[in-house]
Order: sequence, then structure tokens, then C-alpha cells
Amino acid sequence: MAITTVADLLVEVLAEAGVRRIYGVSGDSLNGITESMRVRGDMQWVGTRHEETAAFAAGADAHLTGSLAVCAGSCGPGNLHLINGLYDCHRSRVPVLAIAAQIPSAEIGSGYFQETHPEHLFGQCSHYCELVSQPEQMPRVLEIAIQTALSKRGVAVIILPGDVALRDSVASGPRLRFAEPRPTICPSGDEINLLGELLNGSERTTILAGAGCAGAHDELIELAGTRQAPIVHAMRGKEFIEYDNPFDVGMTGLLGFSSGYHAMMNCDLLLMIGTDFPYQQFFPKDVTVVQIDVRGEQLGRRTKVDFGFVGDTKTTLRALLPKLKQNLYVGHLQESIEHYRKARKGLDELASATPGKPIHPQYVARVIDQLAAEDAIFSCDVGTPTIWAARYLTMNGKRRILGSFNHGSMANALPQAIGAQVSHPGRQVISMSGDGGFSMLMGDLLTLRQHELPVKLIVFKNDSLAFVELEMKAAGILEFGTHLHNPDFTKIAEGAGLLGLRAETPDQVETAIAEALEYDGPALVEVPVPRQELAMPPTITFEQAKGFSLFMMKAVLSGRGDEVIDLARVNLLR
Ligand SMILES: Cc1cc2nc3c(=O)[nH]c(=O)nc-3n(C[C@H](O)[C@H](O)[C@H](O)COP(=O)(O)OP(=O)(O)OC[C@H]3O[C@@H](n4cnc5c(N)ncnc54)[C@H](O)[C@@H]3O)c2cc1C
Ligand SMILES: Cc1ncc(C[n+]2csc(CCOP(=O)(O)OP(=O)(O)O)c2C)c(N)n1
Ligand SMILES: [Mg+2]
Repeated sequence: MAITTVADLLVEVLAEAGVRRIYGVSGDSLNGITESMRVRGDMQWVGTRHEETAAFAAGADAHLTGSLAVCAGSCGPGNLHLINGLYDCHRSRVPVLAIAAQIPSAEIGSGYFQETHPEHLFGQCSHYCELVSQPEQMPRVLEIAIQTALSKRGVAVIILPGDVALRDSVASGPRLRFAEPRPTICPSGDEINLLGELLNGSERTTILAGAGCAGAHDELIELAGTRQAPIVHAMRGKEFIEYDNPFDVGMTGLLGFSSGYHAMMNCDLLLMIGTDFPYQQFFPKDVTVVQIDVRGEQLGRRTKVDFGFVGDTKTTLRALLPKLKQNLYVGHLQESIEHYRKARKGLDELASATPGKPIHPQYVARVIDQLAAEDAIFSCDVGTPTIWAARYLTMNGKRRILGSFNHGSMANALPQAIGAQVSHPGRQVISMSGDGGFSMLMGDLLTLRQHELPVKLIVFKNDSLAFVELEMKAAGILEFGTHLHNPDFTKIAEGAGLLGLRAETPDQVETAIAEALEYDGPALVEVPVPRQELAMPPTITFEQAKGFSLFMMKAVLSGRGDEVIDLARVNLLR
């Protein structure tokens, strides 16, 4: 297509960079871009009902494909709505370009209709955020933005006034080719020797591994086998680490398993690999901590680190493995695995169905796990759905899982499911939605029908902001402002052109979810679940809990009161 305008050039550069779609809500100031897309016909406009949805969807697309994804919002309020989703993309380090249209360039600074200053607004949630004020800046500024998003992993923002987009382009095409940068980064030879010595000198190593271990499964397993080290994974590492892993002892943290917690507390050397697990309180205090991360600035961010190494996981472990000796002490690994087996059994028992009793959300998650396709893509809302996903979804190397794990924003699951389904049309996409999270961006239910996206939404209807209630309880305060007066979501789904189903009793859960999964189109299953599923154990008083609230919280979330006693004894009362 002939490149006439700045907008034409922008779309051409994106196409050359491999971009096939833009998520967004159109608007006057975006007209140049959408018109250029219409004329070309080779780039999809994925219209959403809310720009926040567009940003979350682009983030999911980028996470799953590993490639650049793009979202756009019109001037002022239009692009302002992108911001929360962009924060999520940025903190998850996925390459996303946001196009923030701007008011007419001659009006900037006059307090004009819809005027905002996106340079300031998006500064905190991007690596790069620049205004294109004249055609001569294109395509260079756009190319810098793309390069930045890809190589620094995160968000880049282009601010483009509607009138500049419609002006004649000076250049006639892209200047760069955007190959995804894939450098290998390895600590120096001396550093690898030191790393080897440290590990060979430890009998009780525990590995805390995270999302930075993606693509290094074999190396990680070999490392754990050689050093007889249990592997604890951080949440974002679940999809890459948990499967085919005989050294897996689960997660730690508030959502974690007691086995993950104890494996870390009982080691003599903690080896952190590709993780930014954020909760300081769950790190052991008096052990040697060794950390490997591709970004030097991540070293020591969460706990004291005695030895830090900059390198990518695969390259570093490949260099390290020949230096390692077989650890002959198997006690630490065996204890950790035995603990995990017990913890897992306890959690599995909670995922049961009893006729005549309420439907346990754990059971719903278990059924989803069992019925989902081998290569299903899951998203889970922040709130209790994150707990159920962490504990009951089984990963296998093909399944993927999306959440707002680093930014922790509600209402992520439906928008991320949209991005997942658009970018992976043949795959089964399942959103585990909270009733609060789902209703927050519920308008985008309409997007599923409009774009014929066969997403399956399972709504955990507990008529409350249950996760917050839990936090209130753990802090010893009374619940307030957390009740949700909900509609019949199945009727809303039907009104929006989806299949709407409800499971009223435990024995209906499997049938309803199976029917939704088999249905050739978008479907919603509403499942009423108790709001106080993770009850406060009766055996502990507030006085006992005071000062130990974090451990209380962990124990409460572990689902079993006896854990409180156990943890208090082991960690606090000695
Ligand atoms: C309600 C709620 C509760 C939560 N509770 C828990 C919990 O109990 N337990 C838990 O684990 N999480 C929990 N989370 C998630 C938590 O907030 C973090 O998102 C998660 O622990 C981070 O996982 P990660 O370290 O794998 O990923 P990230 O935070 O993304 O860190 C990845 C690290 O790997 C590095 N890296 C990237 N690529 C490479 C490479 N090639 N080589 C080397 N390094 C690389 C990065 O620089 C980064 O430092 C919760 C989230 C929510 C919303
Ligand atoms: C945008 C946003 N607002 C508020 C919060 C605080 N918050 C965290 S979880 C949660 C409750 C989520 O409720 P729901 O989606 O119904 O899930 P539930 O925990 O009830 O299963 C709230 C309000 C947040 N994380 N993000
Ligand atoms: Mg709820």
C-alpha cells in the first residue's frame, strides 16, 4: 500500500515488526490509524468496550506469543483508561506498545477539550514514552519505542496527535528490521567456578525458581537432581517449572504450601533463579543466599543476597552443570518431598464434593483442571481465584496461565482471556473469574460475542470481595464494605449472546463445566460458592495471633487451622 500519511507509515512499521492486530477503542484522534488499517485490510482492529480491557488483552497476547502486542486509546480519557492494564503489562515485563492519541497539536498547553499529558501519565508504567509532534520524527520514534519494548521487556508509549497522524509522511517506509533480541548472558568463568563451589559446599540447598526459568526446564531439573535440591516455585514460574518435576515441593507465600515454606526455611543455601518473589517475610534469615538473574538490578531486591550472578538461566546453568558434584545427602530433599506429599494430600481433600453441602471453590477448580484441554490457557482473577488456580491447576508444559500476579489488579481475567483467545484462535481459553472482578469490566462480555471468541468464563459467585474479607479477618478487624449484591450472571450472559449455565449443587458442577467447554461459542458458568471458605481456625485466639499475623494469614490460606499451630510451634515459639 502506498504510504501517504504518518498514520500509514505507523501501521506499515508495525506490520513489518510482525504486529497483526491492535486492541483498543476508536476515537476521532485515532481516525488516521484506523482508516489506514481499514484501507490495508491486513491488520485486525480488536475493538473492546473499555480501553483497560484492550491493554490487559495486549499484555496476555504478548505474554503468550513472546512478541510485541499493541493497544491504542484516543486522546484524553480514551488513553487514560489504558493505564491500569499498562501497569500490569509493564510489571509483568511483556513487550507492549501503547498508542496514546493526543488532542490537536496546536491546542496542546491550552487546557483544550480532553487535554491530558500522557508523557507524565504513562511515565511510571513504561520504559519509553514520547510525543510525535512532527512527521519528521516518524518512523524513528516509533522504532525506538518498539526496540525498547522488545529489548527491555515492558511498555513503550507513542503519543500521537490526531492531526500529526493525518499529515503527509516524510519517510516512505521502516528503517529497521525487528528481530527479537536473544542474547545469551553468562557470568564470567571465575563467577561460574565460585557458583559451583558454593553449591558443592552445601548439603541442604533449596532452589526458589521463577518465571525467569522459562525455557530452561531441563537444566533446572538436572541441577536439582545433582544437588538433591527441592524446587520451590514462585507463582509466575508455575507454568514453566511445576510439570515433569520430581523435585517440586510447591509454592511458598500466602498462597503457598507449607512444604514450600519449610523447604526454604530449612535449607543451608537458598539458590534463587529467575525470580522476583516479593514477600520478604518468607525468606530464611540465617542461610547463605545465592541469586541468579538476567537483570543485575534485581539482585538483593527482596532479601539479603550473599552472592549475586548476572546471567540468563539457561546459559548460566549450562555453564554451571559440569562444575557440580553429585550431592550424596538426600535427607533434605526427601523430607521436603514428603512434606509436599502431605500438604498436597491435605489440599486435595479440600477439593471434594459432598451432596447436600455447599460447593467448595476448590472442587470447582479441580473440576476445571480435570476437564480442561491438555493445552488450555487459563486466566485467574486477583482474589480467591488466584488461590484456586495456584493450587489446583496442573501444568504440563503446554498449558499456560495468566494472572495479574505482579501488579495485582482485579478484573484481569476476562480481558486476558480475550487477548489469549484472539491470539490463539484454536485453543481452549478458560477464565476463572471472581464475581467482583468479573463485574468490574463486565462490559467486555460483549466483546466475546462481537469477535466470536469462544472463551469459557467460570464465575466464582461468593457475593463478596472474599479475598479482602480474608485480609480483614487476618488483621483482626470486622468485615466492612465487602458484600456484593449480585445479579443472575447467567441472564446477563444470555442477554449478551453467550451460553449461560449455573451449577446449583456439587453434583451439577461437572456437567455444567463440561457443557460449557464443549459448547461451540462463548459460555459463562455461574457457581455459587461460600464466601468464607477459608475460615479462621477456632483453636487460636486473637492474642495468640497478634504479631504473627503473617503466619496466621499463611496458615488460614493453607485452608487448615492446624497449620497455624504447626507454624507457630516451628517458627515462632521456639
Ligand atoms: C492475590 C495474590 C497473592 C499472591 N500470593 C503469592 C504467593 O503466595 N506466592 C507466590 O509465589 N506468588 C504470589 N503471588 C504472585 C507474586 O505477587 C509474584 O507475581 C510472583 O511471586 C512472582 O513470580 P516470579 O518471581 O516467578 O516472576 P517475576 O516477578 O516476573 O520475576 C521474574 C524474574 O526473572 C528474571 N528473569 C527474566 N528472564 C530471565 C532469564 N532468562 N534468566 C534469568 N532471569 C530472568 C527477571 O529479571 C525477574 O527478576 C500473588 C499474587 C496475587 C495477585
Ligand atoms: C482494581 C483493584 N481494586 C481493588 C483491589 C483490592 N482487592 C484485591 S482482591 C479483591 C476482591 C476480589 O473480589 P472477587 O473478584 O469477587 O474475588 P473473591 O476474592 O471474592 O473470590 C479486592 C477488592 C485490587 N486488587 N484491584
Ligand atoms: Mg467474590
